Amino acid sequence: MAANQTVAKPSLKQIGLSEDTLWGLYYYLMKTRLLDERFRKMFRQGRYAGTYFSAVGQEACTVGAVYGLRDEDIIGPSHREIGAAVTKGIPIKEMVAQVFARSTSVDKGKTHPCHYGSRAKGVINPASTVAGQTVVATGCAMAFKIQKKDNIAVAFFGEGATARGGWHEALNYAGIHKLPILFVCQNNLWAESVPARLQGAIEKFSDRAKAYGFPGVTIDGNDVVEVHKTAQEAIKRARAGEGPTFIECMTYRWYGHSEIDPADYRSQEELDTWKKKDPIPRHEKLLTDLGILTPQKREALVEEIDQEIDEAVKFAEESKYAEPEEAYRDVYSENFPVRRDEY
Ligand SMILES: Cc1ncc(C[n+]2csc(CCOP(=O)(O)OP(=O)(O)O)c2C)c(N)n1
Ligand SMILES: [Mg+2]
Repeated sequence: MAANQTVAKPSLKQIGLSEDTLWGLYYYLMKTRLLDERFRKMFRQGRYAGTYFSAVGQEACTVGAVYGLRDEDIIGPSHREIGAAVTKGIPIKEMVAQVFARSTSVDKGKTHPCHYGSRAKGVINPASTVAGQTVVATGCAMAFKIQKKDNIAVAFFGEGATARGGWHEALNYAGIHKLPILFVCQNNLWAESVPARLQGAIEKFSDRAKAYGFPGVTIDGNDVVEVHKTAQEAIKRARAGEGPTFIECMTYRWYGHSEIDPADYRSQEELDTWKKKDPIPRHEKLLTDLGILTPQKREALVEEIDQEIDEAVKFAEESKYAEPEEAYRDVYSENFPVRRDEY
């Protein structure tokens, strides 16, 4: 390109999103990344037990899909959806208390790190069973339909989860009943050490949607604008009673399956290629070109988020562990079964 040739800058109109939305997406991308990296560091410092499932590199998939949902909408995250929990509005201090297994966490230390949930914010506590939340989120979508509400559900899972039986049952059921639900797959090419090619003999996992009678798309999961716009379209369809959509987001996790996995089953070349597609600098370039982001604004945002994380860590570390009897509480619901005529 000639030196004097200028590249046309994008306009908000071309992008099709408002300045507020583009900034909001950036805010949650940064919040997710900074919290995730802090959790990794704190695991190495021995400040909590178990392990940690980083989603660094995958943030655009969850942030883009969840941004703009209502509190009354329900999301069903799995273990690698920190960005979904942050964007749906779970307070950071509750999330740190969950990872630290303290009594101030919603599960009071009963479950594994990264199982963030919140009744107030409409986040189903994940189960450890891969694809389990797909089934529960489908049930929530059925409840919305019975209640004649225009709320929707979003189920998150990895490409590995699409090989499980319950996952297929959920999609089949959602298709038959035209439920208001989005199935969002974070295809990060690996399920622990198992490559995607051993999870399905198909090129695109979104093709699985055809079998259940609703649309499926495969998109660039590291482009937060594309993810958000695709999700918004699907949400509009779901709220209008037009049924589910399957969105497969192509992405990559930078670190191991969890912090105890050296990830030596994949090549350095593959990792380097994906690191170049980091969703955050990509969105920063767009915001800078639009005049929305400056280095000073970035610095102020990082400082604000770091401070919120510091306060959350202090809160969690000062919180007690639950008493042993807590293990017996909140295990079975006293309101079960709910009778159909009570709706
Ligand atoms: C039924 C079941 N089998 C195995 C596991 C162990 N496990 C936890 S996560 C995971 C990999 C899931 O891969 P994928 O769905 O692609 O999600 P990702 O970890 O890549 O985000 C496995 C095998 C489990 N929790 N539940
Ligand atoms: Mg995977």
